[in-house]
Amino acid sequence: MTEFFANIPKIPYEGPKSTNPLAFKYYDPDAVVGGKTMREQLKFALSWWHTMGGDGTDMFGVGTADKTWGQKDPAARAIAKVDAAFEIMDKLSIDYYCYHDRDLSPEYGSLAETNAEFDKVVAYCRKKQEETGKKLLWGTAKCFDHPRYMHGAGTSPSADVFAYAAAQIKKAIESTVELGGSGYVFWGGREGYETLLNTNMALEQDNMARLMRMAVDYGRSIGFKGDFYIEPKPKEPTKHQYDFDTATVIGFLRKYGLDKDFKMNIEANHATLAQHTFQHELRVARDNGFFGSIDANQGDALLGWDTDQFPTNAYDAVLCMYEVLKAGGFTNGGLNFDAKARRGSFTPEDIFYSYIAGMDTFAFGLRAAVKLIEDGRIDKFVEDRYSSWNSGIGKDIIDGKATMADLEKYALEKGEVTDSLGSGRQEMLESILNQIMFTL
Ligand code: XLS
Ligand code: NI
Ligand code: NI
Repeated sequence: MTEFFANIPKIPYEGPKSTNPLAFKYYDPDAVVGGKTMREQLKFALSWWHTMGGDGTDMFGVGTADKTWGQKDPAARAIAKVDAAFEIMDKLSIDYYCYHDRDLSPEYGSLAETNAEFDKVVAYCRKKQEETGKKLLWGTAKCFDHPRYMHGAGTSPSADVFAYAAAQIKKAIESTVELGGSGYVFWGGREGYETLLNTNMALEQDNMARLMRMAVDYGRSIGFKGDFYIEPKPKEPTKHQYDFDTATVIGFLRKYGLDKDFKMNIEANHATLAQHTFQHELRVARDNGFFGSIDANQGDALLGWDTDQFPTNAYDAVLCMYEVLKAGGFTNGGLNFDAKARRGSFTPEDIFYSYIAGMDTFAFGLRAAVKLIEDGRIDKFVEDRYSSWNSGIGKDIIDGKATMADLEKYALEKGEVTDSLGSGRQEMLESILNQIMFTL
């Protein structure tokens, strides 16, 4: 079989002092950190769209990277992509991958033909999985790039488009089950609106929920036991996306009774677009029982769009892994690098440098988060800060024993609050975090 990256060895772990650009400095896959191996804790996944298909095309220019994998014919290219992807995963010690249906195999003439070609690629992926032990983290359907989806898929004003999307999603769920995937993602690329002047928002949201209900019922009927995810994003490509942020999505899922089957797939760059920190989105998901999976990437503070950069911000990675550990770790989910090398980083080696950068950042994040929790100073501070709720009037409020009148009486008797305020100590806490990171 062709080796696509003959000049790239299997990437070894060489430790933080190594200067070898093709070595991990922090990611030691089989080292035990926080009670599990790093590969089990981190569950890294390769994103088929960016890594195997993304050639650097942007709004201002054509592609810069060659992602043809040596094949002109689309069907032959789809198969070559599988071989190349499994080689990348092997060389980087990545155990999982994620795809949109059309990343694996493009659209051909009719839906029937498209499905038949798709099946061949899925069968080939299955064979490769069996040979290598690699796994599918999640699948999804690309219901946003074809012109038929210009007004949305599940939220299109056209019932015919809704039906087409349902057919596409049905097939994508089948492929996920066939490949043993533990997740199925809905990311609402065009499920939103450009202007309310032409939009029946209530019907569109009801219809989106109808599509999700059908997907859950069908998935469960063919044996899918994993999680369905919604991946929140506030905008882009639509001006307003219905899956705006985690809090909005939780409200949607509860309204339509979908909350038992869905969890969140949280993407760092989408959090930024929603004016939240990555940690905020993870915390909202965790606190409400919706923590699921992660699209690991990062945006640029000076650019207002989804730049999908490989994550190298160590602070974000530590605080992300802190939330993951506090949520009990990944079950069906993992860390999918929904990230692409910059347009100027166009050579095959850049794929490896990019993943090494992202994987090492999260490996560092895991190590530091474990230390942060073991250190305990920050958790203890937070616990103490809320100690007024453990006894006295605080406990009475929590136990439902205090009325408004009781509280009025209490406040009148006690007078101005002076003794239980306490400093928030933000700077002290930030320097504890720094100390833990700097001395890892
Ligand atoms: C786009 C999304 C997309 C989803 C999968 O912004 O991140 O790539 O992860 O459809
Ligand atoms: Ni994503
Ligand atoms: Ni994104």
